[in-house]
Amino acid sequence: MFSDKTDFKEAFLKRLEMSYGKPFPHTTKRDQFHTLGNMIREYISMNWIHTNEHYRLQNQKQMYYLSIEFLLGRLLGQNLINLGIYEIVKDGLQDLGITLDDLEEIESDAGLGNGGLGRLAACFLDSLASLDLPGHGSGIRYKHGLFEQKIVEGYQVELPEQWLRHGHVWEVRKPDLTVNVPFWGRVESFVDDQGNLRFEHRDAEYVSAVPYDNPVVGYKNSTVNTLRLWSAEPARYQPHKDMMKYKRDTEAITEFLYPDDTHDEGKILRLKQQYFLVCASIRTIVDSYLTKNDDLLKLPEYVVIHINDTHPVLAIPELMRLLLDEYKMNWDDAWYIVTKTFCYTNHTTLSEALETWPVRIFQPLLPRIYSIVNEINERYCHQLWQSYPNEWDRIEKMAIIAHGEVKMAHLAIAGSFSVNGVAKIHSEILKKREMNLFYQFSPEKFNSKTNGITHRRWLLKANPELAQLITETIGSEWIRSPDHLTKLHAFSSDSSFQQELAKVRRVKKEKLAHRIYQQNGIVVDINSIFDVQVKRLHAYKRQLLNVLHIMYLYNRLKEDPTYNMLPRTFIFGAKASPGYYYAKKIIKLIHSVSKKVNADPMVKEKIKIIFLENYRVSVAEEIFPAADVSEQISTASKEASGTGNMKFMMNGALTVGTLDGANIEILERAGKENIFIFGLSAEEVLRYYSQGGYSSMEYYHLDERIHTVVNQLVNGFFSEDESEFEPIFDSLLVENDYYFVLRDFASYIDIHQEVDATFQKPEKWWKMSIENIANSGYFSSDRTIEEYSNHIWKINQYSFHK
Ligand code: 26Q
Repeated sequence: MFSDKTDFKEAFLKRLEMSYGKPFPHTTKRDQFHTLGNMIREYISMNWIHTNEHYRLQNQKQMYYLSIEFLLGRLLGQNLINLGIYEIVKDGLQDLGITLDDLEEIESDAGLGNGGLGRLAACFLDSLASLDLPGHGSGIRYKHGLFEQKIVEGYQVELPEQWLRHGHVWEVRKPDLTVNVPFWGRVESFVDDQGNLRFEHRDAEYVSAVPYDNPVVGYKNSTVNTLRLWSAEPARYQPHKDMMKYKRDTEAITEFLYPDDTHDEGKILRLKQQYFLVCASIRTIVDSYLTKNDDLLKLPEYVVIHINDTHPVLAIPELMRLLLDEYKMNWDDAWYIVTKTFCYTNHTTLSEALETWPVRIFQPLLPRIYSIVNEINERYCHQLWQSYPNEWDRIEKMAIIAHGEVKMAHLAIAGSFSVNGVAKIHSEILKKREMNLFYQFSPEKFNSKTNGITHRRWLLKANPELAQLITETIGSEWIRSPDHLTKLHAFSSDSSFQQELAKVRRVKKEKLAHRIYQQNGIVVDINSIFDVQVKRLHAYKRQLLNVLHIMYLYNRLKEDPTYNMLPRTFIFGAKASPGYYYAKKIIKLIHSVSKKVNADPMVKEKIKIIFLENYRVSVAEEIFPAADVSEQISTASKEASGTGNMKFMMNGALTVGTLDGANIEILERAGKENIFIFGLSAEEVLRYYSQGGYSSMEYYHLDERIHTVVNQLVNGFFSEDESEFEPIFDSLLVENDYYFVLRDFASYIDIHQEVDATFQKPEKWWKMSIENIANSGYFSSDRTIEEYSNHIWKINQYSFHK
């Protein structure tokens, strides 16, 4: 479309002026961003058509990744890099006096997710396309992504996020492919001509699902896959006694992304969202298959559907419904197809986060789906009975419907041929504990796939300075094969490489410091240790442990102003689910402590505490490259994997972490001398849970340091209102500290002293940092996706169309 800078400039200028009907000097940055975005989308379209044509003609097996979250962030920069035209565009714009960075800033983050699970889906799409694999996403086009966070007097306030306000340049609306999704109504049975019992869903209220296709551009390989996002609209011929209400209820389905977890509102709407997504997805997947094939029994040879956590699990009964009711198949054939088509990933062991739906909500909303789930349950329990006669207790625990609840994880396991955890320890915990009965019954389904992150966004794009240094040192193969990063081992003690790395870090710290100054009005010391914890706010992630440690350091400095510690800047970024009261208290605590500490002239050379408002993907891209220390301090056994830990590692930050999730594999890869491990092991934690023996009160009484900081939560030291942090105090002492914050406190202080001592020896520090980068290639999502493709999906790369 344009082969060089001159071509590009000419095309861009012409298009800009024609689109906005004004001369170039009068156009705004937004005009320029939209013009560029539209040009690039069209540029992408040629390969998009090509890729789709290829998939159609080759009739190649396709993978569909169903997910309630896709946390994409911004796309302009990444698309330009993957297309291989970043430099042309950057230089061309520069000639016109436009800075590409400024245009990138105009783009809103597509924040269609809460955290790790949604970002993982986005990283997977990037790897699939970059590896030439036929894998696509299917999700929801929420009008408002995860809320925008404002901090007002230390409290989190949520505003509706508005990513679509100026339109989304990358998407293509496809109204011709609308699918109608039925809700409510009733099920009627009848006997057909052949004497078979059949079912029909009558009096349903239909909602239209309209697809918006988004291109997913592979890295310099001309592959463009598709992320299809569905939006709810009133159906065209749907009669209704109250049209206004019908319209409102319909549009509400894709209005908001509901924040994570047990502490939330909007449960019923969420079930609507889930069925809406899977009904639309399954319909198009099957239709697309039938344009190329006629035998549905062969579907599993050509299609594999991945269920990202339990949220899209209704895809299993939905495919059954289609096969039984619309294609008139018998149950056994339909079940054969289904159980060879679906695979499922679990992302949590927190039992309170395992999804269940009350039958009283489920059945009226989705009557036909409910009757199918019921039948699946009966047959499954019957099968269990064959294997475990008279073991009522076991069968009750494994049932899909029990005690008036539908258990989504059980349905997922029963209907899938593969069940995986997201890190080694997590998969082991699933097999040994949470899903042990299912593992005993069908061990062949269980496997482990350690998460990964796309190094193209989290290193190449987020940290071009480091990427360039690496390329100058070991060549550029690492971009295609991140394993090549191991070549950096040879340079871990090389002083000139160490110094160059230190320079890069400095540049990134300066940039972050600049943002901090703009946003928080606080000047931070570039020479201080940037100690960072950015992730969803959750009790198990223990932001509290971090804060209590800062309080301890503050007390220590107040007692002894000569206390020898290196200056530190503690940086937090976190959103709390709006209904999660306790998490919000922690945010307030961070602010109360920072207010006091940052204002105290006695410690101002030593400690600064920064809370970065509205943490999201684009902010994350600035944070990871600027971090010296990565806080991965969850209660062991609770963090399924973590992926932020990998982003820090790849950028050379050193991990302070528990032996939890993927930290364990980071330790294995980086070597135990290159990571700071502290705290209880998962086994110890689980033993305490099962056998008791922990008393937080003892630690409170026996350790003066703990005593002081815990008292400071309620004695007005950090807050005028003494009751403000009572819930935190109570969680620690009255509720016996479920997450072992006080138990791990001493060990956490010690490890941070080691961090301090190590930072005082730059040669050692930078060597450790380089060893981390050198070993981070394993955590590229390319490796993860290769494992999924080879062992679960059985999909193949293609190279035909290039
Ligand atoms: C709960 C109930 C009903 C509906 C939805 C939910 C819900 C929604 C989102 C529950 C959990 C989530 C998000 C979970 C998540 O982000 N998990 C993280 O997944 C990462 C990728 O595998 C892991 O690295 C993290 O360890 C895990 O916490």
